Amino acid sequence: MTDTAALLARLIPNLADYQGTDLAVTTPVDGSQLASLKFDTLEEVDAKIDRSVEAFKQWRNVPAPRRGELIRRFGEALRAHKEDLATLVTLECGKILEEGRGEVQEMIDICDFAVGISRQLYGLTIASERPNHVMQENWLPLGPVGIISAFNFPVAVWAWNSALAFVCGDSCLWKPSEKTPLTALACQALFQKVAADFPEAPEGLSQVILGAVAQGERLVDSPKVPLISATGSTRMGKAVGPRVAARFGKSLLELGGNNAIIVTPSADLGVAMPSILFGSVGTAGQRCTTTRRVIIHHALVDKVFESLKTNYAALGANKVGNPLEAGTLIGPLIDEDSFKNMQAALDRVRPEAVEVVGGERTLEDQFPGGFYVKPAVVRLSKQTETIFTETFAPITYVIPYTTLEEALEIHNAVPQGLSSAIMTTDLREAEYFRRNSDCGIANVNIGTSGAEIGGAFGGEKETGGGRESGSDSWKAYMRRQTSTTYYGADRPALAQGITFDV
Ligand code: UN1
Repeated sequence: MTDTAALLARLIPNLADYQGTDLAVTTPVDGSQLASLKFDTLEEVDAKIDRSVEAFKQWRNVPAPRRGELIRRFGEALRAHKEDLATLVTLECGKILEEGRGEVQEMIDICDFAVGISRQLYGLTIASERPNHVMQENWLPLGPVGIISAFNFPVAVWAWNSALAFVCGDSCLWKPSEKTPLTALACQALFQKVAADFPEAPEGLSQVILGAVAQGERLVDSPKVPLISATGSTRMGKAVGPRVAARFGKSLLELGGNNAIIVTPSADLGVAMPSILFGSVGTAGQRCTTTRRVIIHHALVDKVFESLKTNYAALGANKVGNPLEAGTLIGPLIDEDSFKNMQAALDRVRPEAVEVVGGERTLEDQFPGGFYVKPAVVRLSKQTETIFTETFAPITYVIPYTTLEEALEIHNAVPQGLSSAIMTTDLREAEYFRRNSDCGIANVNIGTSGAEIGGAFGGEKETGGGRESGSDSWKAYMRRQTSTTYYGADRPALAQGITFDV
C-alpha cells in the first residue's frame, strides 16, 4: 500500500501553500481525493509572468555550460527521487508503475541530453560576398517559455521543454493539466531545491501556474512570453495556435494523433504482435502515440484479428487493474468523461463494424470510483470517417488492404500526422513506407509509441507541426540572429555590388 500522505509530504513539502478549494485533485485509481488546491488569480498569473521576465534577464547571461550544470544536478535529483515521483505519476494519471518509472527515466534522459546540448549551441560562420566581411549566425536566449502540458505525460513532456529551455537561457512558466497538478508541484519542489544551491539561478526561473482555461489564456495571450509550447488535443491547439499567432508569438504544438501500424505479408508476426499490443493497449490507450489503427494485408487479416481478439480477451480478463500493483498491464482511464467518450466512439462505429470485441467497463465492484475498461478491438471492412477523430482510450481499429499503395492511402487519409509504423522484412516496402508516410515519426518493425528522447518528436497536419525533445529541437527555444562584421580599414563595399558615392 502506498502511504499517499507521506509520499506527498516527501515530494511537496510546501503543499500547504497551494491548498484551497478551487480544485479537488483525485486519483483515477479509485476516484479518491489526493488534495484540494487553489488556482492562481489572473493577477497572480501576471505577477508570475513579470517574475519570469526578471529571471530571464539574469539567467540569459549565465554561461550556457553553467546552465547545463544546473540541469545536470536536477537530473541527479530526479534519479534520487525516481521511485517516489513515478509512484505519484501513477497515482495521479493512472499509468502502470512500470510506465511511471519510464516517464521519470524519460525526464532523466532529456536532462542528460540537455547537459550535452549546453556545450553545443552552435551557430554558423558564413562566407561573405564582400571583401573583409564575415557573417555569423548566433543563437540567443529567447525569453520566458510557457509550457502547457497534458495529463497523460504529466512530467516527461514538461521536462522535454524545460530542460532544453533552461540550458538555452530561458525561464519557464508551467501550466500543468488540471488533472495532474501534483506531479507538477513535485517537480517544481525538486527544481527549487536544486536551484537554491545554485547561486546563479535567479528566483522565478521555474514557476508553476495552477488554473484552468482562464489562467491558460492569460499565459497564451501575454506578449511577454515569446514561446508557448502546448501539448494536448487538436481542439486545444486550434484555440492556442491562433491566439499566439495573433500577437506574433511562436508556438510549438504537440496535438492529437491517429497512429497506424501497417502489417505486410512479409511481416515477422513474432516481432509485430508485441509492438501492436504495447502500442494499442499500453497506457490504456492514452498516449498521443498510441496505435489506433492496424492496417493489415488481406491475406493476414483473419489471422492477426483472431490473435488480437485472443490477446485482448486475456488482457481484459487478467491484466486490467490497480496500476500500482505489479502484474497489471492496463490501468484506469483518467476519468468518467474519458469512459463516456470511449463508449460513444464504440457506439458510433458499431453500425459500420464487422465485429467489435471488448470495451466494457470492468472492476466496478472493486473500484466504484475508478473507470477501468477492457481493451476493444474493432474489425472494419474499410476505413470510414467515423474513426478520423482521436479517442483517448484503448480502441484498436483493424482495416484490410490489398496493395501497399492502398495501405498508404488509408494510412494518410486521417487529419492527424504524428506516428506511424510498418511491419515488414522487405527493404523495398520499408523504404516506400518511409517516403510516403505523412507522419513526423515513421518506424520500421517498431511500434508507434515509446519514442526515445534523442529524436525530434512531433507530427504534421492536425498534430500541429511542432518538434521537441532531441535532435536540433533546442533551436525552438532560442532566437536566431544574423550578424555581419567588417574588419577592413577602407571604405566598406556594399552588398549586391551597389555603389553609393556621397
Ligand atoms: C505523449 O503521449 O504526449 O513516444 C508523449 C512516446 C512517449 C511520449 C508520448 N515517449 O510514446
